Amino acid sequence: METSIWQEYNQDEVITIGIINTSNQNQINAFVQENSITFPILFDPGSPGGVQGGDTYDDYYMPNDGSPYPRDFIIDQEGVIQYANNEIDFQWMLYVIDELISSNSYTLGDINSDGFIDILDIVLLVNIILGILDPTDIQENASDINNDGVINILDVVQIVNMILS
Ligand SMILES: [Ca+2]
Ligand SMILES: [Ca+2]
Repeated sequence: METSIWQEYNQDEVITIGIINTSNQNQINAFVQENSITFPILFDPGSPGGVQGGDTYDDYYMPNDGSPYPRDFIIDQEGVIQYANNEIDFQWMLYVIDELISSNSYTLGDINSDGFIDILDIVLLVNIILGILDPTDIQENASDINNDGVINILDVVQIVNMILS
């Protein structure tokens, strides 16, 4: 988790958080030191103190036959859980993360993400400006073509210029 995900992906806006269900700070420190962990470790409230239970643990309980730990979750840019596993499977986790990162990429002007900048993108852009369309993050990013932080008529002018040039 530390090297494969946290150190590898923190440049790409992937945040790694550990949730540990003990209130014993010495135990947390020992765990952090033993595993050379640099990502944040949060305490799960509601844990009775030993290494068991906790509010978050209970909320996201997954029945299984083996060890109750760890629980690995990957949450996407919209806050939706895309991965949940009670076995460590880095290969699978990395696959999911790569998919999520690439789906978040956009090209300025290609608002419908079809690989072309054309009249369809202008239609979407106008609908966004008129408030008819509530844009996704990707659409929003692709729409601010002159990169001034607002989506307005100037971006329409710019996209028309892109198409004509
Ligand atoms: Ca397009
Ligand atoms: Ca703009």
